[in-house]
Amino acid sequence: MSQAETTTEKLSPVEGIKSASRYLRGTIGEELAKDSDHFGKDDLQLLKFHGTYQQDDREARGAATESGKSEKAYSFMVRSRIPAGIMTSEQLLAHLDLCDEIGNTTLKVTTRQGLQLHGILKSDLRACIKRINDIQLSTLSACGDVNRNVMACPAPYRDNVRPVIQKLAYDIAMHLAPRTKAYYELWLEDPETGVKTLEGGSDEEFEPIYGKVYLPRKFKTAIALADDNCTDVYTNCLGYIAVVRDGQVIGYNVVVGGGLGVTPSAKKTFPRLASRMAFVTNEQAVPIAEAVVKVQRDFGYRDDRKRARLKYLIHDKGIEWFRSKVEEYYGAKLADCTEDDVTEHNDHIGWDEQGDGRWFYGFNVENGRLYDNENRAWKAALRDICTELQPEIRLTAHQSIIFCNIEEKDKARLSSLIKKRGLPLSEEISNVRRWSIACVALPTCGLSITESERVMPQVMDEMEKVLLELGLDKELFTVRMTGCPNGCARPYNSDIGFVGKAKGKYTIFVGGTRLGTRLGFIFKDLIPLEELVTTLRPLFEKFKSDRQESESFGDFCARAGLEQLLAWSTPSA
Ligand code: SRM
Ligand code: SF4
Repeated sequence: MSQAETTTEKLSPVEGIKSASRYLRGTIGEELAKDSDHFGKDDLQLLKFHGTYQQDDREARGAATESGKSEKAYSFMVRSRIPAGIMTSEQLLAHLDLCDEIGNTTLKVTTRQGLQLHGILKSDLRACIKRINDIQLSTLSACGDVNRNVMACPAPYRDNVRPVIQKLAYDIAMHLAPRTKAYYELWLEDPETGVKTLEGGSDEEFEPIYGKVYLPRKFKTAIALADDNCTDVYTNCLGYIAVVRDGQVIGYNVVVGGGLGVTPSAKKTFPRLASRMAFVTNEQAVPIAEAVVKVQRDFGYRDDRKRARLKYLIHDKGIEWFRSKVEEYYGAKLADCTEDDVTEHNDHIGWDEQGDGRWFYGFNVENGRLYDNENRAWKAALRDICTELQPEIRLTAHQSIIFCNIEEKDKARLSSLIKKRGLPLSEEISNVRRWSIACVALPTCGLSITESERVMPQVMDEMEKVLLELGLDKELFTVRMTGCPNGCARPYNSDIGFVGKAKGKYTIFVGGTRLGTRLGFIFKDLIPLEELVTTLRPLFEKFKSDRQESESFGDFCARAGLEQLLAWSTPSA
């Protein structure tokens, strides 16, 4: 029995809901049978473990009240869990069908290599989740207080490295997946006939890793390579950096305790990059994931959800204490990390050879949002490509898509299918736009304070102009925007971060790095959307004139420091 099941400390209300839920059932089944358009408060917490969030279109709130039907226009976000972002053309086509048939006609590629549907009505929820399972994907543990989608570099190089780390992502995802049968009962059994479409777990109800209260909070895992940190490994609760010798993965340097969410008014919360813990062999990689999860399960804070992420436990107790606990749970001492650390970040955009005579193409999807309108038809292009060329699909942590296994003879055809739908080829996109991402925010995200993905294209238009004018358009740096401080597009370790703080206003962070190994700092706060680029312009000008050779924008800002940056940005009298 875990500490959380026996403790007498005051627990946060969500702990009580999980504990009484009978392994994530709550009253979800009863509520699904009702004719209402939404669920009650307690079930909302449990639904997350099943991969769905109840939301309401915040722009439709007024209209819904006027119609007198319900206070809010309720619908559901459904997130598919896709380890290492690896999927088939068929699976992507099925998601496009779902968003057109029962969603809001758009699909989002997420910052953790997942896919999100929005606007699913409660009456369609069971069918939606069942259809995702029918194509051999799952929504179980895409959200909730469990290990979420495991990220890994998705590049389809046919070497002895990428397939190994991608398989590890899958193995960890499977090993840490909840075992409860609730998921199968609720979403995959036919409610009319009681016929099970898929048997899940053993007959005995048991969560060997999580116990009945699961983890104190969400838990995130990613795998990277030293020469390719495209998964931003240091922002995860648990990260693996592959150690490669003579072209073979001999093990991993494990890092723990990263996380970005912050509540600016609560000093006890902060973004944190993971600490390097120990080296593990290939055989130890999965058991160590289990040990890390169990230490967080038993020692993570359950009284205050704001401090319940693993990063706070490690911050408070120290990495040595944490490592010794992991060793205790694992049952043996671990070796120290090797010197290997991340040195590059490849976004895998554009054409590259796989190493088996075929090619892959990284297709830059602006902020991960797939939609069709009269000018740009992302969904139509994907339908054409997936139907005609049937490439294997991979999703990147920068909200984009890789088409794999393209024969030399099909390269031109792929490009023409993209152009035909009014979309830019990746090689036609400016560097600054290519290296930018933005979170969902309005209108679906219940936590958003400002716009994000809907305004980022205009911010990029402006930034492109300024950078071109200054001759800085070839520079490589990351710009990330979020509609609130939760950090879903990882704005705190990018070169530039725009974080929604008040209506129409953002905090500007600078000084992070494209490599993801340094947190930025606040340059200016409460800057209106229309002034974001003009506020940064003096820094770009100084960067041009005063930078050291091959210094990046983030490094330049970090070297200059806040005081100097502020002095440069204030016009002299
Ligand atoms: Fe996130 C909550 C969207 C990646 C930190 N995130 C949310 C919710 C579910 C809002 C809510 O709780 O009601 C958002 C759903 C909005 C919507 O309408 O779809 C949401 N997060 C997203 C996605 C879709 C952003 C995107 O545009 O791609 C990403 C989904 C990834 C996936 O497929 O699993 C997403 N979220 C992240 C990341 C980045 C990452 O993990 O690499 C972070 C920062 C890293 C971290 O976890 O610390 C992140 N999301 C949060 C937090 C802050 C957690 C914290 O420790 O304080 C919240 C709020 C919360 O958990 O209370 C949150
Ligand atoms: Fe919503 Fe905030 Fe996450 Fe953006 S950062 S998706 S606004 S929770």
